[in-house]
Amino acid sequence: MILKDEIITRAIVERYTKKFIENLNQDVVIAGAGPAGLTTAYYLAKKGYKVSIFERKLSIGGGMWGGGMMFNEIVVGDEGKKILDKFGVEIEKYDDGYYTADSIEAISTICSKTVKAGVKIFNCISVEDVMVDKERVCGVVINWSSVDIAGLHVDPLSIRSKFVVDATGHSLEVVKILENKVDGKLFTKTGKIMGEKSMNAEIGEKTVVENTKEIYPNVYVCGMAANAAFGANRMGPIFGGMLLSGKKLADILAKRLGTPGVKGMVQVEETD
Ligand code: 48F
Repeated sequence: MILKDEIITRAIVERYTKKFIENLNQDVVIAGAGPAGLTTAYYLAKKGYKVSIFERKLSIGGGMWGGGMMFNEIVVGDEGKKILDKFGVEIEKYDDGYYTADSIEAISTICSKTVKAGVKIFNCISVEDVMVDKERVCGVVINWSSVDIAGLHVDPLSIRSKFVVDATGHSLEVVKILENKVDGKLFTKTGKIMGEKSMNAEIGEKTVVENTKEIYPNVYVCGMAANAAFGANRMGPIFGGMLLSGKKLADILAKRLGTPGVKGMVQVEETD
């Protein structure tokens, strides 16, 4: 058989275009494929919802690859361990309530299981804005990350979704863009971004789950973005909170979306 370059090119362009078109209208779009965004997507897809993630970088996995200061091991507590067990990641007990996992195994397994669950991940694409209709967000505005890096003036494209998740980590990028446009109307105490506080693993791990919630109509934050938004501590290379935040958000959004595939089931969130 003779390999034809033209067929290889056509196969890639056609298949990518098909995948992209099939994902123009989503239940949930997530910005950022770190551990929190991936876990949110995984649990939502397992429940039958249509979810995609846009990730700025070539590689997905965010800050988990590097463990702590590039010592590529991560730590989780008892509750985080249950989620790593669910993903099938090898875990070793270090002390009571402390478990370690190889960060490469952990994040590559989470990525693989998330994709296998049906989540479409589009890498090399950044979320640069949101779509708004009657003071509710209804999708994201995206562009190739390379456009931004090269400083090119190229207009973006848009993706509709019932809910948008900012899982961009410390930089809280989607909410930062939103903050500039909604004039003090975020669901924080001040109506504005509260900002991340210094490192405290004990507090940070708890608050990251508490702060996983809606920050503007139809926009949610999870993972480190949640603490950056609502003014809580960072926690360093302990990752249980990221996983628990993702799982909590999947439960919240599933409640609001109702039965997968049924139109018009978006519920009003109950306040806690
Ligand atoms: O930073 P990241 O891993 O966020 P996370 O899931 O986890 C935080 C931990 O890694 C660590 C920590 C744990 O204790 O504190 O920092 O909350 O993943 C965020 C991902 O979002 C991508 C970014 O490249 C990274 O992979 N990202 C950032 N901005 C954008 C984006 C954007 N505008 N559009 C698309 N992706």
